[in-house]
Amino acid sequence: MALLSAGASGLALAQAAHTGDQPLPLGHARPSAATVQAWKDRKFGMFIHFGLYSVSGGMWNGKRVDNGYSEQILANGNVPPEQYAALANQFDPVKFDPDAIVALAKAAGMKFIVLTAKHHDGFNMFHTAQTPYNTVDATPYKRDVVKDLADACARAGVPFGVYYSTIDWHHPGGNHYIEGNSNPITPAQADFNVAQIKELLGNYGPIAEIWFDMGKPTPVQSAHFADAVHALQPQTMVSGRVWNYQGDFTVMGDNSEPDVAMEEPWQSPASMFPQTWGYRSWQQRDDLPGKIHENIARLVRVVSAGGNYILNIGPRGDGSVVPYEADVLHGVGQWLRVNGEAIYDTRAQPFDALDFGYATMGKHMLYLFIDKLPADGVLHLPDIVDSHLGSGRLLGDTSGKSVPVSIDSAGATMDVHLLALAGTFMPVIAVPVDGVLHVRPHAVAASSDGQVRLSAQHAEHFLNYNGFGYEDPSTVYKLRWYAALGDGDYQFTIHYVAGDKPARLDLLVDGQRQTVSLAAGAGQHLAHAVSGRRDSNAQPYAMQVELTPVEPFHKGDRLPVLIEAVDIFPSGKH
Ligand code: H79
Repeated sequence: MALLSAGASGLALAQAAHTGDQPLPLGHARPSAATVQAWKDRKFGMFIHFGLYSVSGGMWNGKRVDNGYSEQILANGNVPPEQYAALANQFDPVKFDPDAIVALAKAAGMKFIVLTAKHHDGFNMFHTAQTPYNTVDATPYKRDVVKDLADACARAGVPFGVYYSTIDWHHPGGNHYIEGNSNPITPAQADFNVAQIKELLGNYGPIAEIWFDMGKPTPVQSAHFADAVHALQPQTMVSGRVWNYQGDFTVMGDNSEPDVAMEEPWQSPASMFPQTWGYRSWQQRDDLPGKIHENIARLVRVVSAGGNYILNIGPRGDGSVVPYEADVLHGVGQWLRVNGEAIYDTRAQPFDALDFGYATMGKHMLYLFIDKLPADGVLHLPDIVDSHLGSGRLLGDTSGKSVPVSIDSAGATMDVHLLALAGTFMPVIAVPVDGVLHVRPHAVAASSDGQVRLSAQHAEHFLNYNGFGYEDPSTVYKLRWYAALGDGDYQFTIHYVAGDKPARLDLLVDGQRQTVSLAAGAGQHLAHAVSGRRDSNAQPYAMQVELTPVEPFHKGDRLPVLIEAVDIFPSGKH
């Protein structure tokens, strides 16, 4: 039986009940470190949901279908399949202008584009040989939409990707809507999918990413899909929604952001309105400035957490872009023209949280995004130590004004009230960093007898996402704490809830790894003690304690028991 992993308030960490689900190792041909880094550095891209559903625009028989995303109107509206398929006769998007869409993405500051090649409805926006149910063979338009956009992207030097749902409501033999879109994939359908993957990866030039989505393939099927991609294009980044930990990047839930630190490359997919991705003719589209600000804020939050933000447009059935959506993109682009250096090619903020907003790290620059200016106009950067910061200046301000940063034992502060912040949404202050920026971790203090209790609920949790389908909860692969302890030898007592079988995990103290064997005990609260040594050369500001699966780590491996706490006692010489 799979055992419970550590719990933390606000996090859904229940362990999946399925068995025999050890993650499979990843295939050998994978994107290089340089490809992954380039993918991460792009930060902001365009998602396009375009298909037969764009023609219906969220209406069926003159009625609004409002019980789900409009790109899934076939299922939500109980539309007879042959009536839905007949939309192909009306699909003639003469206003679809690939070069203009690429130009719009560029104006928005977007660095890549991903188009729906096939959504759950099974209609293909490319000339597939697997079925005539595609834009070339089944519509008056007769064009390969994927090819037209891929070519436009290639002309403009914009990385291009495809969205591909492994679900197919049109597939012969039937693969109907299943609650939560958690469709098992039949062997015949998996073969069909692999044949289409080969077409998409073989016929459209370099594919920067393939956005598998939904369905509930088996671990072997997921590995098969990812391997089919990499066999043709090892540098294509496979989305985590190929499931079973086979992706090259993790995908958060629709319109979701992570609430824990991420080590994997990851992406947050967002739609203009949470109710739909495909065009919805009756969508209320008001408060344009608010929508622009919402998307700048989401971009900043995602990038400051180290992620990649992909924002969707849903063109109309005639191929035209909804003017409101174009306006939103232009608004974000305007902000990025001033502040882009704080977004592209940056790293996640080194702080747990900032009370005034967010931060990113550039090469020799710390960028501060002011979401809520404190009343006294003073920004606090807690826990910065031993660092050299220059004067901060407001991006886009040509006056040459700058303000100094002062550092004391509580961290850094900067009085910014003299900068011209008024009237700007999410202004950014750039602070030069001379050398390395050191941020002291939040350490648990020792009690008067020199002991430290590290409780699981106060640990930093690291999670596996994109396991066995969309509904599969994330699992814990690592807990991390810091303890305010000096050099010396210590005893570490691990308190855990034992499972049916003995378990092994690794304890790391300031990076020194040792494997710990934990006894079985069917639900009992047990403890196990080992020794370890503080190494302040490796971790100058506090002892770092981590629990992880044993090496070698496979993506998706989890902590095998529920950890309750680690107690640390001084032992030996101090
Ligand atoms: O292509 C778009 C969706 O059609 C597809 N993923 C994005 C990129 C998708 N298919 N199924 N799902 C997503 C399942 C998602 C279900 C939920 Fe929700 C999203 C549950 C909660 C948020 C939609 C909104 C359904 C309920 C509320």
